[in-house]
Amino acid sequence: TDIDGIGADLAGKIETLLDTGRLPLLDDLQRQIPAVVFELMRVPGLGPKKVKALVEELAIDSLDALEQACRDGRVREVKGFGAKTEATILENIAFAKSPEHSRLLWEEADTIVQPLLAWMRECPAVRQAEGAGSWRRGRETVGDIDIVVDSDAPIAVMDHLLAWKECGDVILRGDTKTSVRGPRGVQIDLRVVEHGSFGAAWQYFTGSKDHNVRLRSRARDRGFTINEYGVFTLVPGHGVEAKPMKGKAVAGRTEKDVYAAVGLPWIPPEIREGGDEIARAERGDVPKLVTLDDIRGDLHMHTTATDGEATLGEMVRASIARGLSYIAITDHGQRVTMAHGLDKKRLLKQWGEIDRLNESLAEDGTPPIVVLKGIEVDMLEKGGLDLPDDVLEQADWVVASLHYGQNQPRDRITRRIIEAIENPHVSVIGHPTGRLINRRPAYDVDIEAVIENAARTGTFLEINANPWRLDLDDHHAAAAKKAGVKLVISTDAHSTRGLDVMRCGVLQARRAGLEPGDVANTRTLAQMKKLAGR
Ligand code: DGT
Ligand code: CA
Ligand code: CA
Ligand code: ZN
Repeated sequence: TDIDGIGADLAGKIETLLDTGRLPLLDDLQRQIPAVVFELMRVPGLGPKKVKALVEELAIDSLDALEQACRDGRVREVKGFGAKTEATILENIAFAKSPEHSRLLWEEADTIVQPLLAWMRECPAVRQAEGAGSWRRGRETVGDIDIVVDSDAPIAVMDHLLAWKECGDVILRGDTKTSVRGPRGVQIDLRVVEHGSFGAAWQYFTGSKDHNVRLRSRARDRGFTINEYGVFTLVPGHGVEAKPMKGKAVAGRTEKDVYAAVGLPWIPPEIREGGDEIARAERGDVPKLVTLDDIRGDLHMHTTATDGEATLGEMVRASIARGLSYIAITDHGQRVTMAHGLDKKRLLKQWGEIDRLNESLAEDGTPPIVVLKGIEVDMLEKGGLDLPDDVLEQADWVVASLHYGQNQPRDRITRRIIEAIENPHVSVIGHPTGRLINRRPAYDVDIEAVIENAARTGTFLEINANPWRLDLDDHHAAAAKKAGVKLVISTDAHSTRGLDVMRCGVLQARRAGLEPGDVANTRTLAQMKKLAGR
């Protein structure tokens, strides 16, 4: 009970849970609520109220039953639903069911990959163990996990994987290759290769497939063949039917050697997607991608004033601990009633606290961090923002986001966002497409028009680092860069731990080919403010 936010009641529950492993209150609630409720709540747009109505009125007992009820036109008859809602539910069920949307988020995969690699590196037979595949390329989602090990003793290495405490069923076992089920049922593919092939194998299993195909065809043009064991000279075969034979190995120990053998500099994994990366590398134009170390500020976060879990002071201390030199506190505006959004009075009170905090931080000379007075305003369904200009003009930083009316038609959504872009007080558009990976598609928006108008007005666009969001995505962020728009990578943290997702946003930025100069929050505060025109 000494911990902030834990009272006698919660402490009692924790004690019961620790003593008995169960919580009677939870058991009670679970008995009262049918399991199907949770299944239905996974459908985007279906909250507890709507699900309750569906279960009670239509006796829906499965996702399939709900799908059928939509097709039969029964859902529209329920009070509070209509034909439009019914059609949206049907679309969203299809979205929730698609295998495309059942892959692990990158961050979920990462929490498996890190301990897995640490475990493999404990094996005495392992010279080097590295992650490959989509995880290494930093994709938004990961289908299966690929790891590559350098060792002369493949059997011992594969046995070591099977001895991992998280290791489940064995799917396949060969001489140098093993596939098993790991946590959350994810497949883990292990490849063991000899020292001289490690770089080639790591490159090959990192992919992407498209990138490898292009690299192989480039190798052929230069008289080489390239595979997971190395780069080899091609020995022309004899006769019309004969295939070229593999000759001498020219590279394989490191990735750098592999690329060098085909006349290329090393290419960062995040851009190995089979786009123009090989052509660019050939011209010596490999981007110096932004890194987590380049990030100086975090310009989107919440506190207990709205729906955050940590207080202003806690967020500031946690930001200092993470080495940030400036942050913006951006709680929700009043439209977000669910999160107890701030009206003018409460916002000005928070800004007063921030002023006092900055003063106390500066008391002993240079402050460790500067806290900007920010707000995340909502773009209203009817247009406009949820706080007036005379308030916003006093802010240091304004994020404008669209949380409501996401089903509006394309032209209305686009108009709402452009209107926010045109407001001179708005610094950045937050999570510009509104998608939630695996859970909810983006709202229908003309993103080209958004980018164009952001470029025209000097408004920033966000790459939201939350692993469920990650929008703008890599393609859109690259388009924004091309149009001259600066991006801001922000955590949108709702807790102190939420600040740690910055690396996910940086990965997305890297996939977009962004360099430090393309990202506003790599600047010092003074430079960033200048860039923002504030
Ligand atoms: P995922 O697992 O669906 O998230 O995506 P990846 O990229 O991890 O794909 P995965 O696990 O099937 O294969 C890992 C890498 O191995 C892939 O990125 C490239 C390489 N690879 C796999 N199959 C082939 C292939 O048929 N040809 C070539 N060139 N490379 C392949
Ligand atoms: Ca994979
Ligand atoms: Ca794989
Ligand atoms: Zn937010």
